[in-house]
Amino acid sequence: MAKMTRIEALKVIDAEFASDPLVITCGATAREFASFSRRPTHLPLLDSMGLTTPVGLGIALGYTGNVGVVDGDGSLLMGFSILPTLAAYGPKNLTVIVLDNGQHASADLFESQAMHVNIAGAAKGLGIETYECETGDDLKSNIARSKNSNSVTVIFVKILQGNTPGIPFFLADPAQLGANFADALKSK
Ligand SMILES: Cc1ncc(C[n+]2csc(CCOP(=O)(O)OP(=O)(O)O)c2C)c(N)n1
Ligand SMILES: [Mg+2]
Repeated sequence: MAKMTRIEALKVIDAEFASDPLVITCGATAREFASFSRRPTHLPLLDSMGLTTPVGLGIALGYTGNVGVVDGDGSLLMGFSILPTLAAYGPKNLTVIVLDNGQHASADLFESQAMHVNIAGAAKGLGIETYECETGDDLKSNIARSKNSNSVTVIFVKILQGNTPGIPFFLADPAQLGANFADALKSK
């Protein structure tokens, strides 16, 4: 079966985390996600490359339900020191999904080091429960496994390169997004 585009993967994630807090990485990922789904439980981190998984970890440590993170390979590599921290804290309610296209698709398609090194292997080497997949069905079943798991999990999804054309800019106020997200969590 074939790899997904980024937006196809995001649609699977949206369905599986429809009522759970979801921290979403910057650039085209946040734009593509907002083009088809906007929920108060979404926290798109506009511009904060490298901080998606760290913010998700903080939220998971202070929240009792499931928490999802949608990160990119380039963003995870930028803040790679989060992996040992994830391994050390390991909140079981946290699922980190890394959409790995081996490039900074949002930034002129520059290749990332994920093209050359095995970042899923690094997560495994740290003892993190790590899944790797490509198809929508496997992503869905890995999310279900992750939600039932007794430790933090990271799901690496190999996706197709590039961005969906014709997606409008997402010009929301980051402070407002943060306030809406905090309100949504308080009322849950
Ligand atoms: C500190 C910082 N450097 C650069 C950028 C510009 N930028 C936004 S998204 C992006 C690429 C992200 O790559 P990846 O996480 O792999 O996501 P992809 O676009 O490939 O889905 C870059 C370089 C930024 N937002 N912040
Ligand atoms: Mg990428």
